[in-house]
Amino acid sequence: MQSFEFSEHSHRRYNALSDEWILVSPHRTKRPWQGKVEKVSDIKRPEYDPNCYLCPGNSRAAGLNNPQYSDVFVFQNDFSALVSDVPEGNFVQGELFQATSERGMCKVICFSPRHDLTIPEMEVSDIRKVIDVWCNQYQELGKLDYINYVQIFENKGDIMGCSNPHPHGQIWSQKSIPDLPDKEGKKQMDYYCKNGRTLLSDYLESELRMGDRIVYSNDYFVVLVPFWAIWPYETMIISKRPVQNLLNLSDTERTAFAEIYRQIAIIYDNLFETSFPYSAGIHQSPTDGKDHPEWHLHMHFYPPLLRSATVKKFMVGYEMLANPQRDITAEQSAEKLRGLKKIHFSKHS
Ligand code: H2U
Ligand code: ZN
Repeated sequence: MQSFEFSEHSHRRYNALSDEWILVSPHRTKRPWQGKVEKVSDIKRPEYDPNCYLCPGNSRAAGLNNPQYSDVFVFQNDFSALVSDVPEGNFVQGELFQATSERGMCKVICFSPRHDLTIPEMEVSDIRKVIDVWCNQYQELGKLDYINYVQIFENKGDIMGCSNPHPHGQIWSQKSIPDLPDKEGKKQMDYYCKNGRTLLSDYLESELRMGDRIVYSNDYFVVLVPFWAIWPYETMIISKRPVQNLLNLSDTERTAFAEIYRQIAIIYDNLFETSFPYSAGIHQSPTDGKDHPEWHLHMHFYPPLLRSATVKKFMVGYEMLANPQRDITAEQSAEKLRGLKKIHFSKHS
């Protein structure tokens, strides 16, 4: 019997950050593929769209008007999933029925007044303004007595359910710590108590030593395909320094964050020469007033595309009923992403 190889043999990998397992089946990449591989040409958008509810000066669905903003613009979501004026309440009936009221606040953040841009097409200095607004929002929302957790995210592309191509993200903040960051928090806490270092500092140090899952790095951040990645081209930006949240970043680190966010988005667009869809978001310490030395700031990118601009991975069948599964290994994905030009494909001559 040959020895076990990641690139040849089916195996399970452990997600040390979220305490979950995934199944990797590299031998399946050899199976025939008879589906279509289509190229899509992304439609060129105007700089200003009079019908866009996010463009400067336009009116939104609920009747409010956007100001003539010139860089980043944040507003309270007109259709917020979480609102502040909810009465305290619990519903408990035996062991099997539990509910509790939840307060919160949701915001929308326009990354640029330009309707036609996306993060990879923006200047680093303009993305830096987005980072600054994230920092301010994290701080302001976090100060509210009923907000203990702030989730910053971006949905990009219609297949991710994004409702409008105008570059924007969202911020949902709430009283409870939602499941995924809560699980990560607990794993990081266990690790920190045992080792006195953050889980992601040690993880990053090992990844940098091994090198085969690293996609790109600058002086302050690294982007890599995590060992336990589920989505074919899933990545994570991790800060080199173990900072708990955005507010601990120095001025230089904020700019470096903007640079690496743009860079991974360029690499993604270059992969299938399309405006690459994903959901991405920041995980950082809760805003519950406690110190969280165990928390290490990072940003996840979950892109659904598998083979081309139109062929996506489906999380169905075994994934829905058992656990996530992938064919191409994290190392193979990283190698592909690493090899892509760092200039946006539309600018290649
Ligand atoms: P996406 O990031 O998924 O595209 O969502 C955009 C958000 O914008 C969505 O949560 C809000 C929706 O409620 N929205 C407004 O707040 N005002 C509008 O006029 C339309 C959309
Ligand atoms: Zn617009």
